[in-house]
Parts: sequence; C-alpha cells; structure tokens
Amino acid sequence: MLFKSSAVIAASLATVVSAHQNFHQFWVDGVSPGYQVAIRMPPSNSPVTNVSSDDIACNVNGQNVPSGVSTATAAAGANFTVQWDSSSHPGPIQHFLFGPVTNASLATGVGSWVKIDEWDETNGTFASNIMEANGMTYSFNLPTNIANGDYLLRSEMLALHGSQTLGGGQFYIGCAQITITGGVDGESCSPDIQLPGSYNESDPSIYIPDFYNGFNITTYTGPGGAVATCGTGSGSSSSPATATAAATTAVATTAVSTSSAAVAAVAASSSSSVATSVTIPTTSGGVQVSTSASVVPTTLQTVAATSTSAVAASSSAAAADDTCDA
Ligand SMILES: *[C@@H]1O[C@H](CO)[C@@H](O)[C@H](O)[C@H]1NC(C)=O
Ligand SMILES: *[C@@H]1O[C@H](CO)[C@@H](O)[C@H](O)[C@H]1NC(C)=O
Ligand SMILES: *[C@@H]1O[C@H](CO)[C@@H](O)[C@H](O)[C@H]1NC(C)=O
Ligand SMILES: *[C@@H]1O[C@H](CO)[C@@H](O)[C@H](O)[C@H]1NC(C)=O
Ligand SMILES: *[C@@H]1O[C@H](CO)[C@@H](O)[C@H](O)[C@H]1NC(C)=O
Ligand SMILES: *[C@@H]1O[C@H](CO)[C@@H](O)[C@H](O)[C@H]1NC(C)=O
Ligand SMILES: [Cu+2]
Repeated sequence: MLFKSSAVIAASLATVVSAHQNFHQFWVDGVSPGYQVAIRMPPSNSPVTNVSSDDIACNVNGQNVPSGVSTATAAAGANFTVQWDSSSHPGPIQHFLFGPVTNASLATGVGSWVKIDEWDETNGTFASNIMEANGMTYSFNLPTNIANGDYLLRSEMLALHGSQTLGGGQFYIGCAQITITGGVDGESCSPDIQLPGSYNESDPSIYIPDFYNGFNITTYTGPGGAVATCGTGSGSSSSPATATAAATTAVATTAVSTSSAAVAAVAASSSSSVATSVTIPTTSGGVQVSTSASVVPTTLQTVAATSTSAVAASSSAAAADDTCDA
C-alpha cells in the first residue's frame, strides 16, 4: 500500500548508503584541483582490512602505475584540506607521504612512508565524528622542511566500529598525487614506516577487544608510530607537521555523494551559504530517492573542472558496495 512515504524510504536508504567512504577532494591553501582530481580513486568505497596486502598502501589497484591520475602542486607548509564521504564510523584520521619521487604517476606507494599528521580524538570524541559536523573536511599543514619533488599523499581513516574482532578494523584510504615546491632540497623526514609491513592487525590501535566495554577513547593512539620530524638541520629548525583541527565553518548536512548529479551539485555550490543543503535525486533499487549532498565550505574553491569520464567511473564504483560489515 501507500504507507511508506518517499521521505521514509529516502531516510532509510540514506542511512545505508552513507556507511562507507572515500577520500574524494582536497584543497591546498583553499584551492582545489577538483572533485576526485589528482586522487587515485579505488574501484569501490569498501574498506581494506588486510594490513599485509599491498592495498593497505593506496587502496585497491592503488599500486598500479602509471596511475593515469593528474598531479597537483602544493607548497611546502601549505594548509592541506581533505574532504571525505560521510560515514558514521568512529576513528582517527592520519596522513602520510611517499617520496620524493621523480614522477608521482609512476610511484606504486608500496614501501616507505612518513607520517606527517595524526588526529585521533578530541575530548573523547573520535576525529571522524567531529569531521561529520564539519562537512567531512579536515585541515593540516604540509611539512615546511621537506625536499621538493613529487609525492603520494595518503589520507587514512581507520574505522573502529568492528575493532572488537581481530581483522575487523576497516581502513579507508586514498592517495593524492602532489608536487611539493618551495621546500628545502636535501631535507628528509624520519622515522619512516613500511606499508605494507609496519601495521599489525593485533596492534592495540587496530584490535580493541573492549571497544564497546569500557574502552576510553582519550587513550587511543592511531597505528604507524609517532608523527615524523622533517628537517635534518639543528633541532630549532626541525618541526613536526602541525594539525589544525576541524578546519572549516561547520556544514551540518550529511554528505552522500554517489551520483554524478551530486558531484555536479558539490562542485557548483562553492559560493552558497553554509547552511544550505542540496537535494539530489538518485536511483537505488528502482526507487527514486533523495539524499543530501554536502556543501563545500565557502572558503574552499574549485579551480579545475572534473572530467566527465572520471565522474562516471567513480559514481558507479561508489554504488557498488554500500553495506558495512563489522
Ligand atoms: C593478506 O594479504 C597477504 C599478502 O597479499 C596474503 O598473503 C594473505 O593471504 C591475505 N590474508 C587474507 C586473510 O586474505
Ligand atoms: C609522469 O608519468 C606519466 C605517465 O608515464 C606521464 O604521462 C607524465 O608526462 C610524466 N610526468 C612528467 C612530469 O614527466
Ligand atoms: C575540550 O575540553 C576542554 C576542557 O573542558 C575545553 O577547554 C576545550 O575547549 C574542549 N575542546 C573541544 C574541541 O571541545
Ligand atoms: C603481529 O604481532 C603479533 C604479536 O606480536 C605477532 O605474533 C605477529 O607475527 C605479527 N604479525 C605480523 C604480520 O607481523
Ligand atoms: C579516560 O582517560 C583519561 C586520560 O587518561 C582520563 O583523564 C579520564 O578520566 C578517563 N575517563 C574514564 C571514564 O575513565
Ligand atoms: C586551512 O584552510 C581551511 C579551509 O580554508 C581554513 O578553515 C583553516 O582555517 C585553515 N587553517 C589555517 C591554519 O590556516
Ligand atoms: Cu562502512
């Protein structure tokens, strides 16, 4: 009968669709190359759970080179803002660099990385959950004392809702390709870690048996060790990368970007007011539904158009797996 209103159907489907997530856009000092531009997009938004797999570096197919992905320029020390799809998953966000390499498009990302940023939680709320209230954006600074050249920048959101089970930690990963300019040739960052290699599924950052039974979030530390120090000069010139939490003016809408229409709306909304939500019609299982797309923070601008083929490929991939196994 007609008891189910379209609004009810939309709400229930939106809950399911928002379960997984991809890293889909970045800004350098407030300017973005575009939606899903200069990022190695995986074939779906499903998590990586095998920390020993090459997929732990740059997600599924992320090691395939040449990548076919463009490379964006970023100044050393720049304010780097990432935006992820919305999910309700609890966990930290961390960032890593691979390089310098001659050509980011040719770097597999399998091997040595340095951690340049880590945000686990604030006052007992996981980073991911705070990002939800900020349009799923987060900003940190690239290292200042770093060699010029091409790098892969790996954004990692580890979802811990299944962490009470060994192997239940869910790694969401995206690698951007950047060329760092204005740095200091000859400088390096240390320590480095190996991906795969340095993560262990039984590590207390990944396997948390008491996650739902008294685990204290304020004690949590993400995997991969301490944030690296960049700069080989004297201690005074060395500086760990610093994070700025909760980058942008709050945008309280839920981001569900699974259609090319949503892509267009997000790309077009850069000048709208922060409280605006965009209604996007999508089709799921033959049912016409509406979901809300996140609005890009007003301070963030897009400078390059997204290629049609990239949008088409990624939107079908995003729809491929919407379930969320613990
Ligand atoms: C995890 O990946 C490693 C390396 O590819 C592989 O040897 C191992 O079988 C995988 N484990 C599972 C459970 O798939
Ligand atoms: C990097 O490699 C890609 C793939 O081979 C190539 O298209 C591109 O021109 C190279 N970039 C530079 C700066 O050489
Ligand atoms: C965290 O708690 C402290 C002490 O109550 C407070 O001063 C601070 O503003 C809080 N930080 C955030 C981000 O809520
Ligand atoms: C993970 O750590 C456990 C406990 O220290 C160890 O037994 C196991 O061999 C490690 N696994 C890998 C893949 O290094
Ligand atoms: C959680 O850990 C923090 C830091 O050790 C401590 O201050 C706080 O009291 C703990 N909270 C609970 C509920 O045990
Ligand atoms: C970084 O950029 C974001 C987005 O433009 C902005 O909200 C934030 O204040 C900036 N952070 C710093 C430290 O400049
Ligand atoms: Cu999920």
